[in-house]
Amino acid sequence: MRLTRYFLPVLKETPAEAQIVSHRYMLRAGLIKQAAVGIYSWLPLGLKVLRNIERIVDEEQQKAGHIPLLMPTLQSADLWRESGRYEAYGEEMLRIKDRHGRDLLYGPTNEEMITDIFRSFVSSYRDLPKTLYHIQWKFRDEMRPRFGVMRGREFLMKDGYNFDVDRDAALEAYDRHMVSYLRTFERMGLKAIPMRADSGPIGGENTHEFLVLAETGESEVFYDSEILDLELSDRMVNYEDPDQLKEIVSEWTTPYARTDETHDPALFDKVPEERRRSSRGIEVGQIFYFGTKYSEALGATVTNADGQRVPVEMGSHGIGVSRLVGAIIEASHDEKGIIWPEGVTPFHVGIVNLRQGDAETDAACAGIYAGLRTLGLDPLYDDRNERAGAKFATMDLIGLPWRITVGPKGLKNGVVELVSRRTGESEELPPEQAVEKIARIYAYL
Ligand code: 5CA
Repeated sequence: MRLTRYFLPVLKETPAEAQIVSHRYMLRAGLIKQAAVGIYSWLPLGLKVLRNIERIVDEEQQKAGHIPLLMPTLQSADLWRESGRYEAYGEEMLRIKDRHGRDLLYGPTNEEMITDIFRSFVSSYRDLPKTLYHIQWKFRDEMRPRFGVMRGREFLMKDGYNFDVDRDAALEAYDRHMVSYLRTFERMGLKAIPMRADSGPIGGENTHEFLVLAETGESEVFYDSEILDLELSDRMVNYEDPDQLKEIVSEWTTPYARTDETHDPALFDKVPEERRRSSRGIEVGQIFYFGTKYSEALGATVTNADGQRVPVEMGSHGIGVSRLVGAIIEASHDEKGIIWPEGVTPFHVGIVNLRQGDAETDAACAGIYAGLRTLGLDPLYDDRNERAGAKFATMDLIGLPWRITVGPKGLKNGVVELVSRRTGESEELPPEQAVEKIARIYAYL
């Protein structure tokens, strides 16, 4: 993409309404525009990041053997009356009437609808286990929408639902989700810690929230610093192996890590003092095991191996896809702007032409641009007639992890400059080598 042809409405001023850094940078870098309170349009650059996050979530779910489908945003109130949640959900639910006076609602989550789909088609344990998920917009009429996409009213969520014949199988699905979430967040360059939490309106006995540590997070968290050292990295995960999943889950759930809702000071005191940490965190995902809560209410039963009809065992598992855009910025920025992790960056690399209109620099930039595209990379070429300082400021603000700077001086020596946004380190190298290096960096992502 050439910047002169793109749609990147960068703001010079810091918007007064934005209280936290991610919200400020999302507005300033032209990622989103508020459409109504807690409701946002995703501008081109923001949409690219959102789609990248969505793709990672999708890929990791499919690796875990989970099956994508798509349910609508609008749901019939009748299903929710069956589960008893139509009234119970309260003011957070946006209720709508159609022209015939029928009650609809904009889905805040999908336990009822997925259970209805399940009961319509599945009746034998032989068809289990199954985990179905979708990535779809939700609406919750939050009391205090704030911090931009972090606590929106309309937001994009991945929500998945497991169906199993018994408790043990459902707990295995719980473990599988925990591991797939660890991988998902790691691929986005995030450290998200699973913490024992409270189940709220979803219900259930077993639930973990995944928290990204950040001062601006809405949750208060308490943890053993040892948990920060854990990493899956390139460990091979076999989702068919329940023992391996259990081992990984136990590794991550043994060190103390709880939100304020479940915090137990007596237990926390047993952690060596120098490892006790308390801070704030952003909840980017949550997994629940709730057994037969919805299957009993909605009559979703299967015959088990003994020929008896039993309510199917379930859990639900969510990732805040749109919230993640804000969470990643909270975790990765500096005073100049965003610093995207390579896994989610909207463009792989920025090309800055220091002397637009100069035949030689223009040609060199065009060559680098074409070279990157040939290798399947997606560069953003700043081809505006602007001062170098203004171009650097834009690149720093929008946070592309790599920048190639092309100027007449360097070209005389046959080199361009390759700069890391994160470390600020730069090196001079011939244009072809800069292209190759970028290709290598992204080869395994
Ligand atoms: N049905 C379950 C799991 S599928 C569920 O709804 N879980 S949830 O309520 O915890 O939501 C899942 C994730 O969506 C949360 O972890 C959070 O990251 C995100 N989320 C929830 N509310 C909002 C909101 N108002 N704005 C942005 N993201 C939100």
